[in-house]
Amino acid sequence: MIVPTAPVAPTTPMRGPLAKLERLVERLHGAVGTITLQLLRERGYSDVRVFASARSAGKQLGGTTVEEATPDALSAGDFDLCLFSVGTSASLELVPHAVHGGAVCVDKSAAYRLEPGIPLVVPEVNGIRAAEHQGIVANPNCCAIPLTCALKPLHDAVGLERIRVATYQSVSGAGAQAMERLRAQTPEDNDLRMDWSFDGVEFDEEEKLREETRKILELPALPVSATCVRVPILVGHAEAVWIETTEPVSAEQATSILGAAPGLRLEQFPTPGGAAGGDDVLVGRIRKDTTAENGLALFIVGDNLRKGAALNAIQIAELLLAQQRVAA
Ligand code: 2RA
Repeated sequence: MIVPTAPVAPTTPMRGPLAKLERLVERLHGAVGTITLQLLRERGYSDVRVFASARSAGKQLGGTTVEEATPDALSAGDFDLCLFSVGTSASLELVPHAVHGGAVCVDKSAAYRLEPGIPLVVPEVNGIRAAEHQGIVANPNCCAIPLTCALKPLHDAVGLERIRVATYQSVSGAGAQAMERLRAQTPEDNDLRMDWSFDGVEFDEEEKLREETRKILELPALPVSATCVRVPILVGHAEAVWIETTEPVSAEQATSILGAAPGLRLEQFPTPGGAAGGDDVLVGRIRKDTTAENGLALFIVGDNLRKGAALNAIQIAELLLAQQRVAA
């Protein structure tokens, strides 16, 4: 339930389902924070306050003066809803202050995603869970979001037995500085990277993809095997997915199921270039995997900064407000 804690008249009229909210706060961090601000503007939210570290405080960002994110500022009770995009350790430090001040926080870091009792939400997949929050709703990993958008309708129709996934993740997933490095390098410098922390067996990105997919789909024992790599592309995460289903499903049936699912758009050959800048998760290359009983293969691509992060978080916020409206 979102209840304005310090009603202030919006400075200019807002439109859309967040119009009742008096305050939004976004603490910026690199590429995702910038996209969040852009999407909020596009969707008509004009009364937005932007917070960052002391280093960035006072700077102008899109006509807004950046404020310093201090515990006092966040806990003062001025905010209905906070969107955090600050990384795990800063989220662990700052989010509780905003919750204490009465805000509902949508957190894009990994800090709370697997915490029992904290909803991990993709609105098209398990939006109903958002209402169970105790002040925090977690936004999933940028590959788990598009993957679960594609898996959920298949699970509902024919059941899931096993998932294998290989990702091709763009450098924007590593932040704005990584994008600058790619822009500055020559094609000869381009290479795959694996720039996540490694435990000797797998990268934490692969663990996140497995565990978050299980939590979102509420299938805690689902076998999920992931291999993640980063490719020299600016925006757009692609995933090759091999699925084993409980019931047999033809490529034509799977295409029809996926084509009717929310948030997905069928494309014969989805690419990061085709997904970048858009809201849909693109799904294509849908075909039988003849190496497995009831095997299905497909290829999905999403804009990791939008649906993979900023857009999903805003959709969660809009869902929270819609749920409040239904209850009112
Ligand atoms: C990545 N999952 O692409 C991250 C985005 N934060 O590495």
